[in-house]
This record gives sequence, C-alpha cells and structure tokens, in this order.
Amino acid sequence: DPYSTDPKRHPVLHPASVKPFNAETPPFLLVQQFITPNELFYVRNHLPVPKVDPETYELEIEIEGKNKTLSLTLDELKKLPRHTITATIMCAGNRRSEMTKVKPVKGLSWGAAAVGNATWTGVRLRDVLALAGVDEDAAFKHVQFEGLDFDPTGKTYGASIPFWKAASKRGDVILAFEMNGVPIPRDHGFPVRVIVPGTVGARNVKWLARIIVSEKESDSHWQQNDYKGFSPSTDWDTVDFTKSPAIQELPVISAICQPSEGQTVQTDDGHILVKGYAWSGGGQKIVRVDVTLDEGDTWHVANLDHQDTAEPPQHWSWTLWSARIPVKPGTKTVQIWAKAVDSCYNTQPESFKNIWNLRGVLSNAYHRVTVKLQ
Ligand code: MTE
Ligand code: MO
Repeated sequence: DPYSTDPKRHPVLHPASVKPFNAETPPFLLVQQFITPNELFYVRNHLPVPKVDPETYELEIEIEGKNKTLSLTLDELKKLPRHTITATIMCAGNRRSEMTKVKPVKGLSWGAAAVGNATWTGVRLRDVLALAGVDEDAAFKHVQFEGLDFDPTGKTYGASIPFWKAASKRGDVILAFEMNGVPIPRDHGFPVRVIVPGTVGARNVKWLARIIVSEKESDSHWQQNDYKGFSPSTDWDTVDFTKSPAIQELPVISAICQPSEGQTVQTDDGHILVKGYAWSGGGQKIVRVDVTLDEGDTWHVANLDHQDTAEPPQHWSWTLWSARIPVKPGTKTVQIWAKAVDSCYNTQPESFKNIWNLRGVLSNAYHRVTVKLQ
C-alpha cells in the first residue's frame, strides 16, 4: 500500500477520499480564525505523500535551451533573502457538491471548505530564477513545477504558471518552507512547496522537486486535461481539453460557514447571526458581501470582520465576514443567500445552472443555506 506511510491527520478533518487523502475543515471551525491552523487546513493530494529527507533534498532548476541545471540544497535555498506572505489557497473544486445538484460532475464532492488561509515563509521564486540567470525581462512564457509524488507509472504531479507571475516582484510567488511559523507539514508539501498567491490551488505544487523555465506549459495531466472550465453544454463526448485555458486566477467566491445547511438556529432578539468567508483570485480584495433572507428583495451588507491591509492586486488573503439579520416573527425556516463583490466589481453568478461544467470547477454561484429557526 503506497499510502501506508502517509502522515496522521487531525480527526476533525472531513474526508472526501482516503487514498489519496483529501479532506476539508468543518466550515464552522474554518471561520473561527483568520489564519487556519495547520492541522485543520484542507488537504488535497492526488497521490501518496512522499517521504522526503531534508538532509538529501535537492531542488533542480532547469532553463530550456541551457544544458546546465542549477541545483540547490535546502540549506542553500534558506540562505536566500526570506519573504513572508499571508495567502489563501483554494481548490478549483471547492463547493463542487452544490454544482452536482444541477447535474452530476466528475470530481471529489467538496463542500465549501476546500480552502484555507496561512502565513507562508520562504524565498522568492524570482530570486531563485535570478540565480539561474533568468530575470523578469527574459522571453520565456511559462514556469513549470514538478513534485516528488508520483503515480504507479512513475509520472510526477506537475503544473505551470505564466512566466510573468513567477518572475515579477509583485507576483509574490515563493518557494515556501514554513507554514504558520513551523516547517511545512508533510501533507502540505514538506520540505518545500510553491505558493502562487491568487492562483488556483492546483498550481501550488507541494514537495517541489524541479522547476523548468520554458516556452511551454507543463504537459502534466493536471495542467492539460483537468482544471479547465467549459460550457454547460459540453459533455464527456464532446469535450476537447485543448480548447480551454488552464485555470490560473480564480473568480470571486464566498460561502456561508455558520449556520450550516439544515441546522436549527436560535434567534437572538429577533436576529440571526451569519458568518462566512469571501475571496477573489488575482490579488483582488473583497469590497462587499451581501446577504439576503428573502431571495434578494432585501440585501444586508455584511461586516468585513477580518481583512488583510494589503492593496489589490496583491491582496492574497480571504476576508471573514458576519451579518446579524432580522427575521420576521413566526418565521420557521429561512434560506440565506450570500454573494461577494471584489475590487474589480466582479461578483458571483446567481445560480449553478448556467455555470455548470463537467469537472465541477469554478463553482462560485451565490451560496444558499436553508436553516430552521427556533
Ligand atoms: N502538489 C503536489 N505535488 N501534488 C498534489 O497532489 N495538489 C494540488 C496542490 N499541489 C497537489 C499539489 C491541489 S489540486 C491543491 S488544491 C493544493 O495542492 C492543495 O494544497 P493543500 O493540500 O496544502 O491544501
Ligand atoms: Mo485542487
């Protein structure tokens, strides 16, 4: 069993699959703190967790067209100037289970908690590229990453990001070795993972083995034949993965984490308390969250309780919000809707019907939660 050496996990994590291990945080715990504790952070593994010896670990940096590879030990990497960012990572399939209600999709049945916010410390990818002789004006188009995890045929996990993002100072891409002040836990990429803030989880390659600066995107399955959006009319007979770009920056999303679907809620002086998160990709900031209990006849503007001070387009963290909303006396059940607006004034689509796609990604329609009142 290649999974027998996987690490132990916190018992409150809610598994979507066990081998490979995929699990999300209970939503009400997710919004208790701005920084998600490491042991509660969602886990998304496609393959067994590799066991890496930090003493013998080496990172290889390959530049297409040059026949010399730069190789750095963990100690050498750690000698570069350190950079710390706080960034949210979200899986492209977060909230997929809601899209499934329109029509089945292929993928793990994630609820709304395949997301977390952490402080990451490492070195800038652009500094490592500079060591390899590549600066941000170079004419490359992509930077590819390969992990140390591999499938039974020996193929490793891989992904790529645009070269401009990798090489620009404002891109803030780091090769991280610390998560929330401690060495990155095994599930999250020990000893080194890429953090590509503002970009879909899939490109944040864990257990980083190799960086390839290239004219081409990664040819990995996860870059080419997965993590792409399609029309609601595209099905598995007609899909052509070469026709859609790989997801990079994620669209604006929000979710209600408290109360949860079906819960019985105590009203407080005729009000209910609603809490959640909101986030947008590409470093955009959340500027407003709207909540309604009457299908949009009345919208209540939520309080943005916890938000980073960073300005867009470098606002990498999520926003935690809450709203205390009056309910009409005698109401037995309510459906709560939430939607967020980002600093580009992008907002969420109203329903899943018209954003449905066969892989169940980009599942960012209004979040709707029905609760009973007491
Ligand atoms: N990196 C490697 N090497 N292998 C993986 O399976 N999964 C990706 C990404 N990086 C993955 C990976 C996906 S799809 C996501 S959503 C994030 O890691 C999840 O990061 P986390 O497990 O730290 O939450
Ligand atoms: Mo993911």
